Amino acid sequence: MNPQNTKHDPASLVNKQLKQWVQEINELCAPAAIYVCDGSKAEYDRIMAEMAASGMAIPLEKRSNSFLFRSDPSDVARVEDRTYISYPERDQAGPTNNWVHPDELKRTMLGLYKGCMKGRTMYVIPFSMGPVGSPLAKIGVEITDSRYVVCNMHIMTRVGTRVLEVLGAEGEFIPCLHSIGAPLEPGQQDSSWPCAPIEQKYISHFPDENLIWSYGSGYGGNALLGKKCLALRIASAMARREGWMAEHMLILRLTNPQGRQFHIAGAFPSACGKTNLAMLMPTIPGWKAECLGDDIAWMKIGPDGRLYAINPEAGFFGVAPGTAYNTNPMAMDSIKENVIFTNCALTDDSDVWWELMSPPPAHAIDWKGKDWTPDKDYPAAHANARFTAPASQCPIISPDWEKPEGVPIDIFIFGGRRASVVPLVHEAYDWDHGVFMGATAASETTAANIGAVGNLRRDPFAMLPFCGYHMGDYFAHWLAMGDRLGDKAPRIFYVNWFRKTAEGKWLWPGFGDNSRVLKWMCERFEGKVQAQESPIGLLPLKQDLDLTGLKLPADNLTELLKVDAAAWKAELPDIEAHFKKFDSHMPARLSNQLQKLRERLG
Ligand code: SAT
Ligand code: MN
Repeated sequence: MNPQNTKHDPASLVNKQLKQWVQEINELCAPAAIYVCDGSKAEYDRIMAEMAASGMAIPLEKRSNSFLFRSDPSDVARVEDRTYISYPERDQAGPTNNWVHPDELKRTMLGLYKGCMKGRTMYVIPFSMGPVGSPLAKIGVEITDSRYVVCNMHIMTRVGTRVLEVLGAEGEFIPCLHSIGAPLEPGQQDSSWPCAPIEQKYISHFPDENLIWSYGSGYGGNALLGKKCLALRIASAMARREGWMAEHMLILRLTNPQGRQFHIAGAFPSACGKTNLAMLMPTIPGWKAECLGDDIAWMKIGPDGRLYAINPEAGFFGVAPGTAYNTNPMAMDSIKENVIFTNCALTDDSDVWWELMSPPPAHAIDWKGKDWTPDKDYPAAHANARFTAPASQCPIISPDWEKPEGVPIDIFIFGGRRASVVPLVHEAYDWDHGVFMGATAASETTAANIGAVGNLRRDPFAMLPFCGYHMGDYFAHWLAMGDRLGDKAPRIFYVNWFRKTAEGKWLWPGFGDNSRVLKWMCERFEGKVQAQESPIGLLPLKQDLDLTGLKLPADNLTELLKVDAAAWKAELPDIEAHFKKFDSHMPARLSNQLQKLRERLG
């Protein structure tokens, strides 16, 4: 090996535990070569060029340094059915997670991992979740046989030599083992998106050991293990042990015309507009928004007793379809260059396209690589097509987005996609009520996971697929954090941008106009406006929602703020059944909240 490149040699690793683990995985997976990533641009460019040469990456002439990938049609989203939270006892994983005993799961997976990297290079990716060296950051190392994963990790996390320096000889890291599960025999032609069949896919977490094993998928959260696997599932379990919070939340800063800053963190299920809200452009004059993160927040109580948040990620892995200049101009401006696109359509002039981005092109190549014209009765881009883009490219990224100590959170928002029942916004009476709102959050399902679209599912805190331990204990952890925060706890609100008329028309314009709702929250926080009590929480007085410049029919507003007691009463049995699942782990304080709601509804 060239002496300049010795840093890519696993022999150069100084962390003993890491060196040993790499050796073990090398013996198990039997790759053709091992390469330790340095995180440099040159490395990214070289690996991307290799993928372009093999035909896996399609360079886009219209966007500098950007590439399109098409996944296998069986590998297009997170596989929740194949995702495991593995503790010695089933009860530790709780009723909302798939569980297999660690011994059995490891036995099965070791069988799959045996020789699984034959003919491929094994990449060792040292990465930091959170600014390198931040007191809130954690170090992970992903071993993968996917070059696509290496390039995505370069964007989504902080990769490289600096991380190894912080790790030192004795430092601890979270081992994340990933294989696409497609060994290459000598002379065998590689496919453009190698992966294993669905019944061999496993996304496994061993929270007691801070260990992640993923096999068989190359897509998104199944394969970019820093994201949902580490920063949510493993981190949520660590956070409970260590007294902090790892949440599926965007982080944004709003500044009012007087220059006062408010920090907001919001939890919404995947593909419910989190990225749009994170990059919102306020339509109300004088208000400014900055983005700090669009998917995950790690939060710790600071020396002043307030809750401080960092975004552990370094990039956006955003849903492409629906993203457009009229809905999310800041996302569009973030993806002009240096982007990885997956499962978008390819236009004849070498650009990407997806549904609702702009008028459809006369002809394109769809995400399956087939000719597509607008008369087709199926979309050109997959509904879960994605862009991977550096967060630093967002024009409204906050100058403080990489502040090691994070930003103090004033407001929490929960929400989901509901065509009816849930009003535009309501505020919790107190912390316990807010935790109740989070615990009962529900949404109509989307294409972000493999499964039926449009069914109502309870998705507590938008963490249903991401909580690394018993959800009842997670509720208790939220209550305990509130007790510690006391009067410094963030205020809690619940929103629904997705309310429709009986005819199926949107009642609320959404997007930048959501700033009107955020403004009301900030004014509530400041104690500037009163609210109206209702059985489900505090609602805005009509005159306090700033609707200047918005032509919203008066009936819409009435409908948006209506609390239909009968419709809410009809939800109670479902909430009761939902709580019942958590059995003896269900905190009595939340059952009390349910009782109070029932009484208020009369
Ligand atoms: O595929 S990911 O899990 O990273 C995206 C999502 O579902 O939010
Ligand atoms: Mn997400």
